[in-house]
Amino acid sequence: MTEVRYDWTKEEIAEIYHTPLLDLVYRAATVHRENKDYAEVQISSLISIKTGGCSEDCAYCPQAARYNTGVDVHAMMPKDEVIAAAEKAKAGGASRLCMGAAWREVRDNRDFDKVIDMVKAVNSLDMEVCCTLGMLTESQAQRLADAGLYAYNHNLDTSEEDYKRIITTRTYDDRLNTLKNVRKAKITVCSGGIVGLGETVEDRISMLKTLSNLPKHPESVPINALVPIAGTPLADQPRVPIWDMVRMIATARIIMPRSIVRLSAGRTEMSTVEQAFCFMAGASSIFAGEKLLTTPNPSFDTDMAMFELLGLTPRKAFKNGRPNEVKEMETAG
Ligand code: SAM
Ligand code: DTB
Ligand code: SF4
Repeated sequence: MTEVRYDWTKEEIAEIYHTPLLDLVYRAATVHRENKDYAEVQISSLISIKTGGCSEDCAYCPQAARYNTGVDVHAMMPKDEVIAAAEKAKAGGASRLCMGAAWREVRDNRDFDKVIDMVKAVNSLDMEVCCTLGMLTESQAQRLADAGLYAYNHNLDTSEEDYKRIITTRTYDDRLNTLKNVRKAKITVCSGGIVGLGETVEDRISMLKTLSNLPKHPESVPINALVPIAGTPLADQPRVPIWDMVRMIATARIIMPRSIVRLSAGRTEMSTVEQAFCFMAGASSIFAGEKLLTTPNPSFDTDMAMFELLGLTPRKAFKNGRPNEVKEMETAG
């Protein structure tokens, strides 16, 4: 197994990122095989439990209230609908369910009580439960942990230097502080970013440095391709070249060898061959099910056909232990 390092420099990461493509993929595939079951891919499914009307100004987001994106605003989804969606996802092969809310931060109110109930209910279906609800305090993170939350998603999205161009209503430090609160509560961390926001390659490298220099690497690192949304400031961004996704995934795999690297948003625009390249480069997870939060995604059936074709197997839930007993990164598979 590869030694896990937390002191990667920008120069080292840039050197990896700029390696000739086939050498880069070969190296990433080698690291992948040395550290993980390379044919095993986690299937995670998303549900938007509270949609739209968000007060933040994230320039990519269909759910920000200030942009006219045509997203229907929905109040909190009832628990029985969440359970039905979770059961459907489980039947489709998902071992993880991620519940997303278009909130700036969690507030200690009735809606949070409802989320806590949902976490307990999904946990009892024997699925890994994840939430992405915006900023969290230490005590809110602890409440989620006590309810059995397995993972918390909170993306850095871009570099610290580029952050103000994308979001002005919160800071990079706010983001890092929530990640700290999640860690303190012993919930696993899911944090990554978006490619195609108009960021420079240096921004991508800087974001990867921040992620790989955290006291522990995030257990999951989602790499999203921007889904350009009409009405947002980034509506006219060109589609991300597939090779940029491959380079990001491969570099993340090499510098965070034991983490799950997720080929996240943007798969509807990718062919099976392009996705196969991403798996070769070390991707070990996808979001599956017809919808991400508000935008389309390949169906479970389409993905199952791809798994069959490529010889991939879905990762089982709790491979590294139950919530609160997750094996240390150094030994995790
Ligand atoms: N409101 C919470 C937050 O911002 O943390 C949780 C939900 S938010 C929609 C979760 C993540 O979805 C964002 O951090 C961003 O990385 C991703 N995302 C949102 N819109 C996207 C888009 N158009 N394309 C790609 N990724 C997107
Ligand atoms: C992540 O990294 N990507 C997901 C999940 N974590 C929450 C969200 C992608 C959202 C894409 C736009 C939408 O469907 O609204
Ligand atoms: Fe709100 Fe999250 Fe969208 Fe930003 S990314 S506008 S915080 S839902």
